[in-house]
Amino acid sequence: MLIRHPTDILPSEITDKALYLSRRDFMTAAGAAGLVLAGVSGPVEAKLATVPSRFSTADKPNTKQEITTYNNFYEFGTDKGDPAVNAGKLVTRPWTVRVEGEVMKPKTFDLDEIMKLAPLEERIYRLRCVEGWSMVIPWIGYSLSEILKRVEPTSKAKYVEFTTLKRPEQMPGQRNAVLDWPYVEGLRIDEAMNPLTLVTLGLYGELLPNQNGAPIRIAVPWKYGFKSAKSVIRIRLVEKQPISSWMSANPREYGFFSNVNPQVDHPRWSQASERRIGEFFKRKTVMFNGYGDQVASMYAGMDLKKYF
Ligand SMILES: Nc1nc2c(c(=O)[nH]1)N[C@H]1C(S)=C(S)[C@@H](COP(=O)(O)O)O[C@H]1N2
Ligand SMILES: [Mo]
Repeated sequence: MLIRHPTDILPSEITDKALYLSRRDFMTAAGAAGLVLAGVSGPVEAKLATVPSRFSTADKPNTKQEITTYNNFYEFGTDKGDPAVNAGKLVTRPWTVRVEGEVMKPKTFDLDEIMKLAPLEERIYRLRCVEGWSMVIPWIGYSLSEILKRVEPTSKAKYVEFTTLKRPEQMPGQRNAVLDWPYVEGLRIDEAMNPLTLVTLGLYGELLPNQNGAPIRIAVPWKYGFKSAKSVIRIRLVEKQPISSWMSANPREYGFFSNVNPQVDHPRWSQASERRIGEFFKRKTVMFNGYGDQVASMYAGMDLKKYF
């Protein structure tokens, strides 16, 4: 389906209307805004205006079908198909993200403000799951540093902690104690400020589907997928290394850094190769998931077997 979109429409204009108005009102509003919508009898699809990114991989993206039906999002169940079935109940508006801790200007950002804080880029990133599969996903977002610099981190801000929503009424997987809810992840401050670390707001030209972490998730492409927390409500800058949900569940198997590293095996399986979803043959896993040029210097002199 071909959908034309003028680049001068703010994403917020599209998303606000797409989410708050009925389909008929939205069609009228979209028409007034100069949006051309294809498939009048089908569901409304509003494309977000994005610019391409110099960080995109040339690897062929997985299909939208693959990306939205093969998910890890334990808040909605532990099977790969569970999030697509169960995440529809999650209410993602209104939504705020509290950014606090070791900062001069703590702030609660409304999602609408986050949508227009910086130009939206399309970034085609590889995602390598610790389980041994990988995907290529055309995300939409901008560098997390755009948000962090606005709250002015203090010199004590050595790490950044991300917390996912805890709302068992809408997240049925949280009734099971597979993890200690809410889901918590963390990065070192230089990792969080690295331009590759993405505040992710959409994929394939549209707002994030709930199963992929709507309305806002993180994407850290050189680390195993679990470092990229979904449906984030709080970002806290802290002095001490956060204890992530996976570290507290199994510290022997999941370390804080979790950089993709084909030379450091998981205690129960090899990490030397991976299966790209949709492919039959395995491919070799690449150090830092292929992002070494941009990130290796952050780990110079570190023993990556010890700091796994
Ligand atoms: N809150 C939360 N975030 C999460 C997870 C989760 O279970 N809960 N799973 C992680 C894992 S293991 C992976 S591989 C990626 C998968 O992201 P995707 O489903 O959008 O491909 O999300 C990560 N973020
Ligand atoms: Mo994962």
